[in-house]
Amino acid sequence: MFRYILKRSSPFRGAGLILVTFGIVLIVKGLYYSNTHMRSYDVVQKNVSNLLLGDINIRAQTNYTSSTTIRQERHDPILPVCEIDHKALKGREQITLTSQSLISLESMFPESHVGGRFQPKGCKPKSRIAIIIPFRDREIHLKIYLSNVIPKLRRQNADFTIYVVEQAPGSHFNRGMMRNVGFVEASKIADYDCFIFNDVDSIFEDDRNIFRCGRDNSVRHLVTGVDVFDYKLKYSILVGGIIAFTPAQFRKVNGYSNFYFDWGAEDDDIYYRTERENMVIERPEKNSTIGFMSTLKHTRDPEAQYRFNILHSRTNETSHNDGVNSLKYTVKMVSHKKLFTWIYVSVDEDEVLKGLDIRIRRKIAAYRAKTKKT
Ligand code: UDH
Ligand code: MN
Repeated sequence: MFRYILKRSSPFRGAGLILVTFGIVLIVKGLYYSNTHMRSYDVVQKNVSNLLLGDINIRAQTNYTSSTTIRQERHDPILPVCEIDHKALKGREQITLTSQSLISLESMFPESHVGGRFQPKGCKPKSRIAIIIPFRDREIHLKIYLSNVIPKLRRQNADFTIYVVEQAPGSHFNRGMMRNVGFVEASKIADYDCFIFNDVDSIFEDDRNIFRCGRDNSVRHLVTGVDVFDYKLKYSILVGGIIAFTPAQFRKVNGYSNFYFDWGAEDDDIYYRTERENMVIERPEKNSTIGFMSTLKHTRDPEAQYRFNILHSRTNETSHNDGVNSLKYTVKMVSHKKLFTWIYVSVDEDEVLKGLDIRIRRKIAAYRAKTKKT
């Protein structure tokens, strides 16, 4: 009897097996895409950050347009406003320096939503924050950043999404420009009311340092002391590390200058922009550890001397024509990952520098000829 059934059903068995295999393939594929949320699927292995290659098999979008990004949902307006539970905060903590794989980090924070959004539960956040990280070739720092910063911001009951803006090879690194790109691209994804620009190697130590923006003309620099400077600021107008702008404030100063390739001066430049627009820099309470920040070690890029030529040539007028409103870049890829949205951009450095005074361009060319480093 049994043998008879087997014999009778063998063609069906074959079909069943194919169906089961097909089902498993679909489930596995579904799990994979729910994790990374890419929209088109041509595999590109060339010119892609190790950051993604190291952990997953990266799939790239070829013809990227902003409409292919995922727009985030708004909150239910009936919910009560979120408050910070100050008793849940831990105060100043030592930074953990262990770097874990992205996959293990993802499993540490299962509550994150697509694109690296974290939302408080059961309440409506007062603010919706985009954290913008300019990035190139600092994978280990990023992993250390995520493992230290996410738990602190969760305790602050913040609604935040992390954006990693990576500059593709082929041009010198431009930190100000990556910050501008983060601002523009994140704004296409959701209506953020606070942008916090955070270097990947700059980790706030004390969770009482609330990630929020200032009001009106108050730009918030979230740092009062840096570990390597004896927990002081190197100079009083320094606004590097972590700084918060509302979209209105950032547009008013026209964001960062796009002209600072190589190391330095973009922070001083934006400080002068805020000053020219009569804005003030607000910091956490001075006589406490609240504004203390740890930095991660790395070899330092050489300081480009010509940066002062750019800095000193800036006026109200040049700044109004150089910044978010003159930004030129190409988005090569966007990946809505589990812990962050990754934006991969290329920059045509020569094209950007055409906006700069010819005398300064000659100085830059002379510097490049001398250092011959790309
Ligand atoms: N960055 C990269 N890759 C690079 C260079 C810079 O990801 O190759 C990003 C990263 O987020 C980093 C930030 O840009 O943390 C700042 O660059 P850095 O860490 O090399 O610079 P540094 O530690 O601090 O010296 C930079 C502050 C600039 C202060 C200028 C004040 N005049
Ligand atoms: Mn650094």
